[in-house]
Amino acid sequence: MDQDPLLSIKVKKPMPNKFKGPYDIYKDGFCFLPSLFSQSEISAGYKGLWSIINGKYNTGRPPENRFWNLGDSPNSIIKIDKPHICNESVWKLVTKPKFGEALASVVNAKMVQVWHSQVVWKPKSINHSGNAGWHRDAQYWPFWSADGLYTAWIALSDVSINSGPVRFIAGSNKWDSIEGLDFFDKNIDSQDKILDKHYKNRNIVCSTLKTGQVSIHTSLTYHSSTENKESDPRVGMVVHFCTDKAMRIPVVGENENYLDKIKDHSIAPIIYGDKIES
Ligand SMILES: O=C(O)CCC(=O)C(=O)O
Repeated sequence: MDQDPLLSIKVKKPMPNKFKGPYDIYKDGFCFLPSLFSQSEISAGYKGLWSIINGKYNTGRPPENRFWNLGDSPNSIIKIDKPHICNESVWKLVTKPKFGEALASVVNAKMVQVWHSQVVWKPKSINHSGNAGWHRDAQYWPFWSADGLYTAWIALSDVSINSGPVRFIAGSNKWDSIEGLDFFDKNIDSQDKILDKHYKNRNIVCSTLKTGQVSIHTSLTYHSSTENKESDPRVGMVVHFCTDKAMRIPVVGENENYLDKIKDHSIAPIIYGDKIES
């Protein structure tokens, strides 16, 4: 490994992209990878997420935030933040070296760090309960540059066209930001009207995946998902990662110190390369 004195990062050389497919992370804003996990890793991860949902944390650490609690509607989206710190199997899943290498290869990175994660567990929906509105991840991360920030979505269940797959708008990673769009807004029809005003012709690609497959999108790619019409839950382990190209942006207010957490590698593991905190 070489040492980059400017960044204080001990870096590996970037690898060529080994995962060329129909969609390109830079041109389209997203791409898909084949399964990188064994059946037993997937099944352990699935069980681990289910324990977390039920309030059991075998690492002894609670999640950063729960947007669903026991007793809430069984048809609502279950979103819990940083599940990877709560359960050993989930931790193993997101820190698997082969996964880190694949992410580095796709985004041409010398270093990959998991700085945040979520489980988005979507049971069979009632009406619009399973809708996650159009958004780009960067709109929630004022403390990060747009460059060097990505999300990997690991399918822990088969994701069919009827189970509410994540949908990406191809090329939207090049768009200016659009006001009025939000993950938590379930009224996707009204959001579509907002999008119509800006970009009438949209190429929407549904991320139908087999268990273990992974999608990756940039922090600027607009995406959403709609209801799960199937009886089995649609389960995504959402891994937000930064690379050596990411830059911290100073902010004031409640998020001022939020990113200090990435110095603690038991919260924000480095899964490719090796970063030395200066
Ligand atoms: O899983 C979903 O439906 C939405 C996930 C999402 O917003 C993301 O991966 O950034």
